[in-house]
Amino acid sequence: MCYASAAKDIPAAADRADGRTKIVITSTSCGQNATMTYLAKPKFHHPGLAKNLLGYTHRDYEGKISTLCAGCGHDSITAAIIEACFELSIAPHRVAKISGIGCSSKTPDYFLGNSHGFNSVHGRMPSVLTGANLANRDLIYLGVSGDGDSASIGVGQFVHAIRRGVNMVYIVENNGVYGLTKGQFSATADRGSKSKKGVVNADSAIDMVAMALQLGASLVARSFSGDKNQLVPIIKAAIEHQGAAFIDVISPCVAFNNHAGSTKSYDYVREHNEAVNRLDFMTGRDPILVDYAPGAVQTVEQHDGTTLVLRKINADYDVHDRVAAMNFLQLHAAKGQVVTGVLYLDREAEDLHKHVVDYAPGAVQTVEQHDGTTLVLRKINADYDVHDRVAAMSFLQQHAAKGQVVTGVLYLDREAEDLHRHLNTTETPLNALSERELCPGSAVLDKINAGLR
Ligand SMILES: Cc1ncc(C[n+]2csc(CCOP(=O)(O)OP(=O)(O)O)c2C)c(N)n1
Ligand code: SF4
Ligand SMILES: [Mg+2]
Repeated sequence: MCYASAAKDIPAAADRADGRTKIVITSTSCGQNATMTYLAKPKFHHPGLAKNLLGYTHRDYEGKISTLCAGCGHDSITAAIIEACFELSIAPHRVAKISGIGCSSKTPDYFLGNSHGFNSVHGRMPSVLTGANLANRDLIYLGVSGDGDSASIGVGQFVHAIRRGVNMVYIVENNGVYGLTKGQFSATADRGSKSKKGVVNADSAIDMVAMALQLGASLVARSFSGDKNQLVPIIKAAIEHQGAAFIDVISPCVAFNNHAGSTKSYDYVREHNEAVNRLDFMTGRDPILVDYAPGAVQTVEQHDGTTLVLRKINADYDVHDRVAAMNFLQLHAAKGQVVTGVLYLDREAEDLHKHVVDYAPGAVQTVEQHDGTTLVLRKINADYDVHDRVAAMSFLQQHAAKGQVVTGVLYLDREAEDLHRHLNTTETPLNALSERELCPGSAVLDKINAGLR
């Protein structure tokens, strides 16, 4: 069956006068010619749109108008990628988007319209990305794939790109089905989950996060397309990470896998989401250091260009006078100064813990306060350690057994090395090398060959 045939009734016009619709003749993966369309976004910008450090608006990170089904989780991931790149002020020409085949693999057309892009063959995104990365390490590589693309036909490619530590962000838009070819179970569909027509999946699921951990990915995360607050910082962290960053995003397919009995539906994931951490991501910058005397005022220029006026408290300041401290604060705030130093200290202070019996992580404790009201405390579980790979794997298994979807950054290796380091490749992108450097002659080749014997 030709899955692109649905578009064949669209009139074969060229670009429309308003520039919005383009119609191109293309060949589908099943070998037939079909008519495909895409909608270009109107180019006008609202003057009030927020700008990032490069002066770009969100519009500069968008692509063409999506032709996916309304409500498809993949569109939310597209929006999260746009947001992450906007917030990180990435120059679009520094990004290379590479995908395979599937609804998910179509999405790079819908974001970063000014970036490099390569829509490869089904399941082959990882090797095309690896090759591009080896040729030019100076770009940010964004691999976008589906669960069919990466866990079925491309599973071998996925495995090797991860184990080689290719410096990339590898996103799997995981809906548990082959959306583009009308909803067959994919290899990530959970055993016992049901298809839209009620067929029960009898096969074991591949957990790509567990595989990525086992294969040595140096940043591993899972998220949900419907949780932008979690997904955007994860994508930002993955972009800034040096090494193989893998993100599995549960992304419901509204056309074929969003019914009762599916474990990849919006309702199921919302009900079973077990977030390991809530995060924000901040780009590392050089610390701003000041050294100024008590009583002095110091103006500091911040990374975003704004200034901060600091006023250090006087050497004879009385830290035990609460009223004086409040006056001092108001006085200097009125002058636009931020007062620094210990402003107040009560040596007789009692804290809440004095009234609280010790209680264990994960427990609930009711506390009576000074004014007679009660406060119910819930102590969080012992901190999740994102640097423990083995613990991450067992955590995943434990929660999977309870039917819970664990989300958040599951593993991060701060010492990660990437493929270039392993292969000791040149720092220079190949397109910047001279012909002589690229083809040093047969004597050098003979030497290399001799070294391999
Ligand atoms: C070599 C090859 N085999 C099979 C196909 C048919 N095909 C196209 S997309 C697809 C599966 C896509 O599933 P997934 O990667 O999960 O993407 P989704 O559409 O669900 O986002 C298949 C089997 C193909 N295009 N090429
Ligand atoms: S078929 Fe499914 S995966 Fe494809 S666009 Fe529609 S909802 Fe999304
Ligand atoms: Mg899929």
